[in-house]
Amino acid sequence: MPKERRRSLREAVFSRLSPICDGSGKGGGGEHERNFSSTEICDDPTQMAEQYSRQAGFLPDSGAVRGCFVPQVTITSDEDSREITQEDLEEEVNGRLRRKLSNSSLSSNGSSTAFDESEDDILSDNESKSKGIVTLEHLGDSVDTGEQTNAWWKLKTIVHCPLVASQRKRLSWVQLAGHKGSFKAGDKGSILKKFSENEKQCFERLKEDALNSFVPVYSGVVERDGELFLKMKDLLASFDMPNVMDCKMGVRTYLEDELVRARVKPKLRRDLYKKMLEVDSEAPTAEEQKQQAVTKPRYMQWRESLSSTNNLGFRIEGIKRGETCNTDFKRTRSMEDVTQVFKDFVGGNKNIINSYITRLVDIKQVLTTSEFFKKHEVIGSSLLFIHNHTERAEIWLIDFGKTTPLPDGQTVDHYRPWEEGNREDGYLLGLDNLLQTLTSLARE
Ligand code: I3P
Repeated sequence: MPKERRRSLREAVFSRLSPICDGSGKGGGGEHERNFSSTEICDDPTQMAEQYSRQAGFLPDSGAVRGCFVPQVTITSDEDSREITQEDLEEEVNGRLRRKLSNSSLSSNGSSTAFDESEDDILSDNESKSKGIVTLEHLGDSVDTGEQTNAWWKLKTIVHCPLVASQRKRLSWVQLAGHKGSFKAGDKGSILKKFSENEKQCFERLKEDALNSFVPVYSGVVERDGELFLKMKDLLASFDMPNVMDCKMGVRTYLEDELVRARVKPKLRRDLYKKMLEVDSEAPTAEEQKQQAVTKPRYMQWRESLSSTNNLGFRIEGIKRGETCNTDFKRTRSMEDVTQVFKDFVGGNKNIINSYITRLVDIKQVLTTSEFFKKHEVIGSSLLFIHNHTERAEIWLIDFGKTTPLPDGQTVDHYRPWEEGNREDGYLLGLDNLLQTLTSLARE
C-alpha cells in the first residue's frame, strides 16, 4: 500500500471521532435490487406450502412439531467511509487495526464468531449486551394505528424509543437483536455492520450460491472512524413504516466449537447469571448461586430450552411493530404462543400471511438445492420478516457471523437431531415449523 494511503488509513483509524446523526444515513432505498424467484405450484399459498412440503417430504404427516437494547448506535452517514481492499486488510491486520478487528467481530445479530473470540476473550459487559429494552434506530414516521391489542399496549410500556421525531422521519433502520453498536447507517440504502472475517467469507461464498437472492446484497468491507464494517443493503430502506420480526433459526445457538472451548477453558460469567436471574430467579443451581455466575454454554442451553429454540427449531428474538419494539420473547416456547405472536405481528392480515408463506416456500426450495447450505453449520442466523401497511411482505436470511463451513466431505441435512460431532443445526425443522405456524393462521 502506498505510504500516503497507509497514513490516511491510520489517521482514519485512530484520529477521527464519529459525528452524531446528520440525517443523511438513510440513503435512497428505492427499488429492490433482487428479484424473488417464485415457484408457482398453485395459487393458494397455504396449499402451496403444504403441497410443496409434502412433496419434498418436509412436513411431518401429523403436521406436528418434531425435534427435539438498547443499541446505542451512533448513526452517521457513510460519506466518510472508504472501501477496504484485501491489500489494506492484509497490511493493517498486523498493526494496530488488528485490535480493532478482534474487538469488532460481531455478526449482525451481534454474534461473536468462533474464530474471533476465545471463551476467555468474551466480554462481561452485561449492560452493553443486554436486551429487552430496545431503542428504535432509523425509524420511519410514527403512526398510531389505533389497533394495538392489549398485548401491544403493554409492550409499549417497556419500550424506549429515544429518537426525536425529526430523526425518526429521516431514518428507517432498526436493530432488533444483538450486541449494541454493531451497526452504522451507510449511504444509498445501505447499512454497515461490524466486521467479522467469518461473516465476510460467508457473504463471498453466498455470492456464488443459489441462496444469494435471499440474502442482503453485500458490497464489501469499508472503514469508518477507524473500524471495519461489512457494507450491505438496508433491507428496510425501501419500506415505508416497516414492521419487522427477527427469528433466530435452529435448535441450538452455539457452535460445537464454543462447547469445546468452554470445556477446555471454562469461564464463569456474572453478566449471564444476572440475565438468567432477571428471567427466572429459580433457574440457577445451588452451585451457580454460590458462584453468582454461569458458563456461557449453560446460559445458552437454558435460553434455548426456555424459548422455542429446542422444541421448534427457531425462536422469536424481537419484533418492531409500528413504533413499538419488543425483545421479550425469552419464554415464548409453545407453538400456540408463537402462533399468537405471529398473529399480532401481521395484525391477522391474510394477504400478508400468504405472502410470507409463498416466500418461505421459495426459501425452502432454494435451501434444498444450495451447496452453501449443505456444507455449513448454520448457527445464530435469522430470518427477517418485513411487511407494512401496503401488504408488501418479504423474508430475508441474515446474520452469518456464526455460520461455519464443515470439514471437507462432511454435510448436514439440517433435520437430524443434533449430537455433538454431527454439526446438525435443525434449521429446516425450524423452517417447517414456521410454515406450519403461518399455514395455521392462514386457515383461521
Ligand atoms: C445472548 C444471545 C446471543 C449471544 C450472547 C448472549 O443472550 O444468546 O446469541 O451472543 O452471548 O448473551 P440473550 O439473547 O439472552 O441476551 P453470541 O451469539 O455472539 O454468542 P455474549 O453475551 O457472549 O455476547
